[in-house]
This record gives sequence, C-alpha cells and structure tokens, in this order.
Amino acid sequence: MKTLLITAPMPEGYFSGAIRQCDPTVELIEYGPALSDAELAQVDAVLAWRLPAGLAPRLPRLKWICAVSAGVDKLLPPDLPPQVMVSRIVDEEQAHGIAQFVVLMALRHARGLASYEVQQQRREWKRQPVAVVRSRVAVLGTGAMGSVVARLLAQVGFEVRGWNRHEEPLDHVLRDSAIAVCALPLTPETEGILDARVFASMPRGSYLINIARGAHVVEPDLIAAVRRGHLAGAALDVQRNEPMAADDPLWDVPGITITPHIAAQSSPQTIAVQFIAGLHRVERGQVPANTVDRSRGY
Ligand code: OXD
Repeated sequence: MKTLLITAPMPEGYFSGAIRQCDPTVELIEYGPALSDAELAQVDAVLAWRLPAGLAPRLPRLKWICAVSAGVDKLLPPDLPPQVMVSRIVDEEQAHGIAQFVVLMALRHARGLASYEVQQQRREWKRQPVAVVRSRVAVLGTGAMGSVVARLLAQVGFEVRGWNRHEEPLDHVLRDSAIAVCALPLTPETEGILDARVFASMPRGSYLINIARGAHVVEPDLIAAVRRGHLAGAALDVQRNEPMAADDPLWDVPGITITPHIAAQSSPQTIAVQFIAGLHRVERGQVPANTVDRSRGY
C-alpha cells in the first residue's frame, strides 16, 4: 500500500521520519504539484492536513485518508468518492494540552490580568478587588476535546456547562455564561455559528475562547462586538485565514489575543503510531480506529 503525505504547512519530513522509525516498510510518497497522474494512481492512503482542490478524483485507488489532526474539516471535499474512509487523530495528550491552554486564557480573563499588564506599562501599582474564580463557562462541544476542557476548567473552580447542538438553543446556555469556549467540530451546520446574534445573547463583559476552527466565528461580527464593548474580548488560537495576513483586522482589536494555532499539537510519533495501526487495518480490509461519519463531518 502506498501513502501520499500532504502535511503542508508542516514539512512532510517531520512525519515521514517518525513513520519510518516505527515501520521502515511503509511506502511513502511526498506530495508535490508535479506528481503525475500515473504516480497518483498508485496511492491507496493519504496522510494529510488539507486535501488540495481537485486532487481526490486523481486518486482512483484511494481507500483511506488519515488526518494529521483532530479535525477533518479540510479533508472532506465534495468530490471525495463516498467509499473513501476518513479518520482523525484522537490524542489524550493533545486534549490535555488544549485544556491547559483554555484554562490559561480563562483565568487570564477572569482574574483581570490584562488590566495589570496595562498598569505595569504605566508603572502603576494599584490593587483591584480580588476574588477566587467561580465564573460560569459554557463549553460548546462535548466530544473528545470539549469534555477534557470542561473537566480541567471545573477542577480550577469554574462552574462549567457543556453544550451540544441537539440539546437547547445556543443563546440559552450563553446568556448567563461569563466565558464561552468553542470546541465544536467544523461542519456546514457549525460554520459561522458564532455570529452577531449569538454575541448579542452573551452577557456584557463576557469572553470567547476559540480552540476549534476559525470558521466557527464570523470575525467581523466578533470585532464589532468587542469594539462596542459588549464582549470584553476573545482568545483566538484559530482564525479563518491561517496563517493570518499582516493586515488582518483581528490583529489590532484591544481585548483580542491571537495565537498561531498552538494550543496543542499531536506529536509526529503519536500520529505515526495511529497512522500505522490504521494502515494495517485497511490492508486487512478493516475499518481504522477513529473513522468519522462523513455525513456528519466528525
Ligand atoms: C487540529 C489539530 O485539529 O491541531 O487543529 O489537531
């Protein structure tokens, strides 16, 4: 079985090295736009972050796509033949790292750290009222990531409620939450779910943390809600356009913290181990672990 590696913007070598260390017999082809149709016709599996547009129909033998990520939203183009299985990485270590990042940002907001950073710049030693954090946090998405995030937030004192799309309207859970954390999968149903209407339903001074996908957020609506002072701000580890251009309007909004999709990543070793196990299952005609329901998109 031949596997095509398409891991840009991460270098393919990062993954091929880890895979060859675990199993030197795996046949790997690094993706490049110059690959011929004859070369592509030999590909049985793909290990990828994003599938280039128009590539799927050029892979007539393709049986399986393994994401190098927790999300598969960039691997489900409409021209992907229906029999191709798509699976994702499920990594407890990554989920824990993401939860740590969310706790960091939630505490930074709830303990008012940004205002002390401003005070320090002014050399101003001034105490604000101090209280142990008990604020209410809504975690949107109760899957592999969301449940770990919710647990760690609760452990440090937040009052946490999980939400998923089939339970109650989103504005019901947000209207009394000081912080909303987006941990949803990106699907056609959740794209743009965080828009002006939702921001208006959040209490004044509340805060958004997004560790899922940039496209969950209607960014101009978020910018307007923060600039108006309705939301106190947001921590965005993911953005609609990654990498963000230097002139992206998100950079300059006071209260919005940008990080470049670093909340947590799976290591190439973890990805290699899960990929090889999946490849062996595909070779035996079995379904690999963590295969998504393509009709749901997660
Ligand atoms: C992701 C990841 O899905 O980094 O964003 O795994």
